[in-house]
Amino acid sequence: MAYENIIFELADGVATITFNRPKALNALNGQLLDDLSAALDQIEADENIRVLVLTGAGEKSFVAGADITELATFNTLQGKLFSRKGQLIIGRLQELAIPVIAAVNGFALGGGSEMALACDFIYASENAMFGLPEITLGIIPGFGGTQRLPRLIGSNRAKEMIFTGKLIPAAEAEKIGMVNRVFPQASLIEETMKTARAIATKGKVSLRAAKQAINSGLNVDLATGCRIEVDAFAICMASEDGKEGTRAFIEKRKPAFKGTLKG
Ligand code: CO8
Repeated sequence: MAYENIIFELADGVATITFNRPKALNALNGQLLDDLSAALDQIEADENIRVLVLTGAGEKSFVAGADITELATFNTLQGKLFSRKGQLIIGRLQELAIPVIAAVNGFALGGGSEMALACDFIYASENAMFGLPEITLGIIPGFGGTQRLPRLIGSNRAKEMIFTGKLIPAAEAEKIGMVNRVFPQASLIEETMKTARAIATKGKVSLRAAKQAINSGLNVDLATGCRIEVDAFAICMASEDGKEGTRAFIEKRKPAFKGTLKG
């Protein structure tokens, strides 16, 4: 399927979506969000896709936020609809059955940071810059940033970032736990793909179960979270992948997971 503002690629069970408006530093306009939504439909319909990687075109930017030229034209209702649309699509990344990795190759600002925060984890290039600078525009983060950032790095650090609108470099984002690993820009995609391909060899049912148990467990108390884990564990035990994994260990061979959610 051809898209206007993103590039969609698939290799070795890993789908890559590249935000592709480099002249506007890959800012998120309505069309890009529509493309992303359609690409997520495509991914959900394809059993063979096991991991999703998000990155930005060019060497300067992952996503420099919502498209400010478009935002400036919105009235209250249009602003509300745009925020809702972005939240729905970004929420779908978090809910996606497969793991999603953000490979942040430059600016991840405003909606760009919020997009990365909805991914399962973030790898970044050394030149990457993170920030929620909306306050400098007289607005606040509208794609989940006030909610996901404090959950990830703590409310005190999130408030400092959101109240000042200051950008932080990749090394600092790594130090405060926003980013998992930092690489030279030239090796970011290669290193991200190494991890993505390693994850893609694992069972799809167990990956989904682990992702859902972690995500759901973060919003409840420990006892409830452990009950969520029990149910997720039981689903894995009943799956073809669960049977294959344990059988392969006993037979001293590598497991051949089917990569299907049907088992
Ligand atoms: N929207 C539209 N165009 C952009 C954006 C953007 N967010 N960011 C950069 N551009 C454009 C610039 O206008 C410029 O275009 P042109 O060449 O036509 O003048 C081109 O990209 C290159 O940018 P710069 O010349 O500014 O490049 P610099 O290297 O000098 O600066 C920066 C890079 C620091 C990234 C700078 O461009 C910047 O500050 N950009 C804006 C970042 C920002 O404030 N992002 C947050 C936007 S608000 C948001 O994301 C809210 C999300 C929730 C929305 C809820 C909906 C209601």
